[in-house]
Amino acid sequence: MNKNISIVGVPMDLGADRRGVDMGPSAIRYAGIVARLEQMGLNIEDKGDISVNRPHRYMETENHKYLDEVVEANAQLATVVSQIMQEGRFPLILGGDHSIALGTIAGVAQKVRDLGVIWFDAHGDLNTGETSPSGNIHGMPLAASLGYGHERLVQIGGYAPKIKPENVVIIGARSLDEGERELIKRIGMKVFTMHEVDKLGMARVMDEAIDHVSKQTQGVHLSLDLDGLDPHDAPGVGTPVIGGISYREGHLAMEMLADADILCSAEFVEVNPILDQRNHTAQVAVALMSSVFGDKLL
Ligand code: HAR
Ligand code: MN
Ligand code: MN
Ligand code: MN
Repeated sequence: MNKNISIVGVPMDLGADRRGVDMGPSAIRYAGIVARLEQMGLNIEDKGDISVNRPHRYMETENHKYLDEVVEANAQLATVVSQIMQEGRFPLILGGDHSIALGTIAGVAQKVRDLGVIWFDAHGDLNTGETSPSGNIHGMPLAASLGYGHERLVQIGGYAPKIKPENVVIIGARSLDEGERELIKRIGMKVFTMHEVDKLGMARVMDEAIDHVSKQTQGVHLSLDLDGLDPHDAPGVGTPVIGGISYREGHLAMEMLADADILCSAEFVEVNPILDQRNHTAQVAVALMSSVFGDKLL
C-alpha cells in the first residue's frame, strides 16, 4: 500500500440538486481526516481545495445543469490528480457531489492505462443527457467515464474513454433509472445491487468484486458515495435511499480492500453537512477512510 497520500478537496455542489455538499471537504477535514491518517503512520499532504466557479445564475445546457462550471472544475481536478500520480503519491479526493469523479478518474486513468473502478453508491450514476430525469450531472459521471454522454463530459482530460465496462463494479445500488438499467444490460456491467449484498453477504460480494476489477487492470480506483450507506448510518447526503449498506458492512468492504492492496486512488463524495446530524456523516467518511488505508481493530 502506498503510504504517501495527497488530499484534494473539491467544494462542488453544482452537479447536485441540493446545495450544501460543497461544504463536504470542510466537514471531512473538521472530522479530523489528516490527524487520523497521520496517527496511522501515513505521510499526508493536504493540497487544499480546487476552486469551483460560482455561476451568477441558473444555467442549463441540453439537460446538463451548470455544464460549463462542472467541466471547468473537473478539468482542473484531472490535472492536479495526474500530477499527484506522477509524483508516485496516492490521491485521496474529498467531495463535493459525485460529478467530481469525472476529474478524478480522468487524472488517474491518464497514469493507469487499464484502470479498475469500484463504485459504491445507491445510484448507478450512468445517466446521459438523454436519459437523466433531473439534468443533474452527479447522476452521469460513471457513464461519461465509460464514454457515454455529452462530448464535453466524456472528453474531460482530453481523451476518452477512461475505463472499460468489464473493469468496473457497482456495489450497493438500489435506485437505478430506466436508461441506466438499459445501459448496464447493453454493456454487460457487473452490478452488486442490495439484493446481492443481502443474499451473498458483503464478504462474498467484496471477494467477487475485488477479483472482477483486479483481473485485467494495473490499479483500482475507489469511488465511494456516502449515500451507498443506509441513511440511518449516513444521514448527511442529498439523495438518501433507504435499505443501504450498514456501517459495519461498509467497514468490512474497506478492510477487505486494504487487505487486497489493489487501490491506487480513492474519493469520498456527497457528504452534505447542512443535511447532517452533528457532522456524523463526515465522521463516518473519516472512519471508512482509515479502514481503507489499513487501520485494524486489533
Ligand atoms: N439517478 C438520479 C439522477 O440521475 C439520481 C442521481 C443521484 N444522485 C447521486 N448520485 N447522489 O449517486 O438524477
Ligand atoms: Mn453517486
Ligand atoms: Mn448516490
Ligand atoms: Mn444489511
